[in-house]
Amino acid sequence: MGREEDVKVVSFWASLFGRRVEWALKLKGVEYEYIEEDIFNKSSLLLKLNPVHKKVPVLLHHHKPLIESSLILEYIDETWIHCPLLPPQPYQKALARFWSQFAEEKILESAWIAMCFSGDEKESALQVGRESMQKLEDEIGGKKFFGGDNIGYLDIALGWIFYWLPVWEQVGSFQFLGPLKFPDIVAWTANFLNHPIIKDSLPPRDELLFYYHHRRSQLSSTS
Ligand SMILES: N[C@@H](CCC(=O)N[C@@H](CS)C(=O)NCC(=O)O)C(=O)O
Repeated sequence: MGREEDVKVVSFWASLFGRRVEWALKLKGVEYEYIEEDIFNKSSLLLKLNPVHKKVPVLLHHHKPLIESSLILEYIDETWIHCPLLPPQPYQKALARFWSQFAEEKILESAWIAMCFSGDEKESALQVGRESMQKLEDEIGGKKFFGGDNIGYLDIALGWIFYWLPVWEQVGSFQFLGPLKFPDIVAWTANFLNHPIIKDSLPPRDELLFYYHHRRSQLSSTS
């Protein structure tokens, strides 16, 4: 897949949403130019490309911008149809989208609250996060990936769980995951991390730790 496709990704090195887009492009072998954005001092490029939310990632395909990582994943899958990410059957497709949205609303949000805050807010986030993780554990049910033998849309959407979540757990001194409680999810995280394309496309863990420690103290001093 050559450069004639003119694909650019505007993102921020620590963004788990941005990595989704990069993983999908890499898994499909689509070459792209990466443009790093400073989300704390937003460029005129970002403001022009995403005036609605002013967030990364943005995918630029032939100069046309697209935002929202889950929609970008679908666009990538429909544009470069080899190595499909979403299952072909409408029902399975709908389920993949459902679980992706569920994990975003219930686990990602709870993990962020558990990392940044304390007291009752943290405790109820921990409860929601753990209950929701159990639902994912039931859903994967011993498969190598949520997509079966290969990484698919849902794996990419949930990919932050194997790398960002342990960092957030360390920064916020909490635990969602655990090999005894969620053995299938923990096995999945290892499969994901061992995938050659994924493991070569991750931010350095120590920098991620440093970054989220900093974010946590910034947020707690403003709340
Ligand atoms: N729902 C969006 C979330 C994107 C998002 O939150 N991006 C963060 C970086 S991880 C951002 O750009 N933050 C800048 C801001 O909130 O001003 C997606 O899936 O693409």
